[in-house]
Amino acid sequence: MNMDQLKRQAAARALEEVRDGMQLGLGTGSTAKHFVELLGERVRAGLNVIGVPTSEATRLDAERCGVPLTTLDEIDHLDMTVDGADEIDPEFNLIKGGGGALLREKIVAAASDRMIVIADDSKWVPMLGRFPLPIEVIPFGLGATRRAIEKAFAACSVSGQMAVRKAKGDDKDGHVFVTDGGHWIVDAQLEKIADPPHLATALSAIPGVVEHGLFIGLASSAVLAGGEGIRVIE
Ligand code: ABF
Repeated sequence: MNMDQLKRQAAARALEEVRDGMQLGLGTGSTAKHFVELLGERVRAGLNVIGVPTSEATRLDAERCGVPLTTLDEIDHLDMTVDGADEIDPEFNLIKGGGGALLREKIVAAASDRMIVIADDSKWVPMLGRFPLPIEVIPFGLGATRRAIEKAFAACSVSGQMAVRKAKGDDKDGHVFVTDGGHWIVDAQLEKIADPPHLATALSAIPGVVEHGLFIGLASSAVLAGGEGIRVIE
């Protein structure tokens, strides 16, 4: 089974948790896209749910699949969010944001009673950090923000190179990647994050940091698909 089939399996397992009438957060990325597609099949068969997308890309996918959408202004909570991740540790701390949607993903996850992470099992790691940590920043004053981030790293005993993310695609080469919120992303190659909650708190205190990709205390279960089948970890 290839990686994409594994991701679809994880999405299909998470779909089993969906009940009629639920208000759902819809994640972003290739695994979450499978969930949206499978959810669309169920909606077309009569399931009554409503979703809040975590990116413009997911909004378009959900519309294409016939999943009805709403916003967090129109409803006061979500029953469940299903989203991918870049890394998951045994405490369910996550690195997210490789796809650039971390700000909306975190707002939606925080508004949800429950967050299920769906992923292939290569994302399950003993310690976060090998995947570069995305930090969404305001372009204004970026030099000062970078220096403040370096200080936060030092205070948390981590270090590593930072780079402003570039857009991908032929017509975009050399351009800075811009998030759905109009911000930039700095990716920090830290290798090991021994204390993710400490680093999360330190980064959140920096004025030019809009949000960061450490998701602490938000996910409560993970559905991991690997060569030996599906593992649900709670
Ligand atoms: C989003 O998609 C992100 O937070 C994470 O960066 C990424 C995971 O992508 P994929 O499912 O394509 O591996 O959930």
